[in-house]
Amino acid sequence: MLSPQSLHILAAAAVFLVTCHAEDKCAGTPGIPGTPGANGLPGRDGRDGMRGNPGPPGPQGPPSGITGLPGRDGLPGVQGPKGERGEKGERGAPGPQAFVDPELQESLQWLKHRITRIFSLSFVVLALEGTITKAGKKIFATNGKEVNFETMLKACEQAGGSLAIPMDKEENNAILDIVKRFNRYAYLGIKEGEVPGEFHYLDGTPLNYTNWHPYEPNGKGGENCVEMYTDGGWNDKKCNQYRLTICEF
Ligand code: MAN
Ligand code: CA
Repeated sequence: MLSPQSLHILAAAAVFLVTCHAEDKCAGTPGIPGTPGANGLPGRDGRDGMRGNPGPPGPQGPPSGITGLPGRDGLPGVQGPKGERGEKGERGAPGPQAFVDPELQESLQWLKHRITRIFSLSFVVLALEGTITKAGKKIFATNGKEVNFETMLKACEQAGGSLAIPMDKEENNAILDIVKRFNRYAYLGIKEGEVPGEFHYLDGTPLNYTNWHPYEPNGKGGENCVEMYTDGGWNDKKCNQYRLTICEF
């Protein structure tokens, strides 16, 4: 099939055959108009147009400036009020049961009996010796030494006791047993107060039992201590004498 361009060429040749032999003798009916020619090259750019109006403002941009490093911690605040009491905790685990071992229990029991027996025997020996006597819950004992009142006080304290004080007839007799056994007078835990002739216990409380020897006390403030004679009677006496030490426990 012939292309449109070939048809244009044939049409032009036919017109040429019919009319191109001689100008005057070729005048006939007008030929068919040719097809439009191809587009020409683009023309040159025109001149710049007029400057347009400014556009509307754009959306807000990000905050300006770079974010700094975090600041240092501030000073501690004031202590808050005490909180409410918490709930009671669970019961703790049972503690170590050191003496649950039956063999150990038996050994301890045996040891306890032995110690008790040794103490009892020691007491019997000392009692037979006359160095220990008993009155109610009190035990009186001597070390056989004769010293002044102050030294005797310290000796009894050192031994964990205190100077013997007869609080009744039974106790007076218990002390007397030792005095007679050693055949030595003994100081008692009694002293004269501010008022001459008024005697009291070492803690300052007044006497509630006395066994003064006839005509005693007679020192009138000049004999501030008290000794027990070998008959159990009491005599007010100077405190610087050497007397048998008897303590109570
Ligand atoms: C001495 C002292 C006195 C006591 C009289 C008793 O003088 O022991 O304390 O009162 O003897 O005769
Ligand atoms: Ca006297």
